[in-house]
Amino acid sequence: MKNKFVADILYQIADLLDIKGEIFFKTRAYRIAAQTIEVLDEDIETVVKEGRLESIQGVGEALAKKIKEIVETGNLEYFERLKKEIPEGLLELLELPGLGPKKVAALYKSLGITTVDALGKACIQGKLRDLDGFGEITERNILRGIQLKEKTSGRVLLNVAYQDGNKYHDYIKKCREVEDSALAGSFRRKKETIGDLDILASSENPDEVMNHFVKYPDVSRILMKGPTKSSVLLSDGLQVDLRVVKKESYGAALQYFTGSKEHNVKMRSLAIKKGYRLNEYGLFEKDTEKYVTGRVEKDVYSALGLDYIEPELRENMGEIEAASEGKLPRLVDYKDILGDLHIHSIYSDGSDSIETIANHAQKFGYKYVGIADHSQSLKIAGGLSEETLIKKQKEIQQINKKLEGITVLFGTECDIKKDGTLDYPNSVLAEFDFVIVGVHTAFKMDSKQMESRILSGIENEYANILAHPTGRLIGRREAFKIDIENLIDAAKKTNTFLEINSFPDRLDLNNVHAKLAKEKKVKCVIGTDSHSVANMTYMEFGVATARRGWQEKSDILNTYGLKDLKKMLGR
Ligand code: DGT
Ligand code: CA
Ligand code: CA
Repeated sequence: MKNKFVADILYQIADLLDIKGEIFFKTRAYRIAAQTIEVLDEDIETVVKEGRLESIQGVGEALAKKIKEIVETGNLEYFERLKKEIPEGLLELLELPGLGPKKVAALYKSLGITTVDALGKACIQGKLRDLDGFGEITERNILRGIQLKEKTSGRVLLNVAYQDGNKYHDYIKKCREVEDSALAGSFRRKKETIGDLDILASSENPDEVMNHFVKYPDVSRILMKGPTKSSVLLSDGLQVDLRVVKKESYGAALQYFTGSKEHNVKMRSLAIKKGYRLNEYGLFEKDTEKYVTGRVEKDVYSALGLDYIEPELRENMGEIEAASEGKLPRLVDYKDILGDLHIHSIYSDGSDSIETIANHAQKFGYKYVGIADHSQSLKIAGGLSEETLIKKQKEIQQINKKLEGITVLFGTECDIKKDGTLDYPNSVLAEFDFVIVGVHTAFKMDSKQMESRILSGIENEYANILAHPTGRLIGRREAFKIDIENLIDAAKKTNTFLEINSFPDRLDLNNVHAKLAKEKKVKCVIGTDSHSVANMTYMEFGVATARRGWQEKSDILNTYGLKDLKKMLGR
């Protein structure tokens, strides 16, 4: 029976016509015929042979001819032509949850999106929410669908966890029976991907808190509801656990449920060495079981002779040893950030004008903002020719005359070409206030070649910053297999700042590499890689990653004032 085969082609034709924006009744005719043939209780081949196609409901002369062609040749020329007219990737987009032909067509027509990859990127950049018929929720659900499809094994990126987590936590705080509460787990440690959310609350009336918890509007399934622990699934599939404890245990529970597991294992064995027992209820004397402390998290650390350890450091990377010797770093804080140097404007593939970006940067209290558009050969990303650069430079000068309290810096994100040379000649590079360099093409080259490509890129005397140094895209593209120590040494030698790219699917350098850079006394810079002003809040994720990499204020270029910054950039 070829019925299913024929129906599938008709459905696909309907989808393609919808994407093309054909009139409604035309696409509907294909769907009705497809539905009828799909459930027809006789073989479509017999119907064709006996010339009875037009007796099928919804099948007219034209459609009958097409069905005949499919049945007799196994193909349809009209279908093949249609497929050639419409980018292939669009049909794959249709498989994502929440995306029908109309939405796919809108994505294609207004944003030029033809692949799942490009769609994911646009979601993260917040470009969908303003389209007709879309919104932040659609955007989030599509992104979530893509992430699941890409088998990130159910983990979500930090920005998705932030939206879900903060909203849910605000809701929990509204319950009158809740005293203290916090998001614990990997969320509190600001890990780059989050497996599930862990909310902790203290209350004298846990039943009420649990009732409130499971009534959250975005809950799609209650997995478990108990007196001290409940778990639910949100509509986007993320799991949320809630634990309710008594006041005197809140600090110990916060310590325990913040993790990491590895950090906790070390904490417990340290407690035992000191004659205590540590668990989620508190710190107890080992012999007498007497409660020592547990109401406040800080007190748990100090009772064990440790300085307070910030959650971002709790990965068992030497933080407990450092805390016992008073040698913990004073971590950089979001408030220390004075500007963002990695922003794309409409001059390349960003969606906002330089002036809009500058106004937005003022709202963050920044002292400077760097516009770093792509360089000339990156045609797909609207790379700037030398002529356009002159126009852009003049525009920035004009804006700077108007604005007070903030300076717009004229920069570029210049491609490091395959041969390791930069995508503008030195005479052009000399004109910029700062130069970011980075790899954007030919990712699949051999790792040794990639390493020398990057090293020769940063050797250029005008290169200030290496963007997203390892090129990874979380869940989508592996980091280059380059020797990161070599890279950091080269950065030191060439006086290059290594970027901690704040985009949620990059976070590159990661915490381990950032820590290594610090140990080797190489400074970093935190940049958002914004493609719309909505992305500028991602600075927080970059700061979190820097903190996870033990970085202090003085380690980060964009915590310095404009004068020092210019000096450090050699301008
Ligand atoms: P995730 O959810 O995979 O992103 O990572 P976490 O760290 O949030 O892990 P999760 O949700 O399984 O547990 C939350 C915290 O609870 C974890 O960071 C430490 C603590 N915890 C959970 N299970 C254990 C355990 O078996 N031993 C110890 N020491 N701590 C645990
Ligand atoms: Ca968790
Ligand atoms: Ca959990």
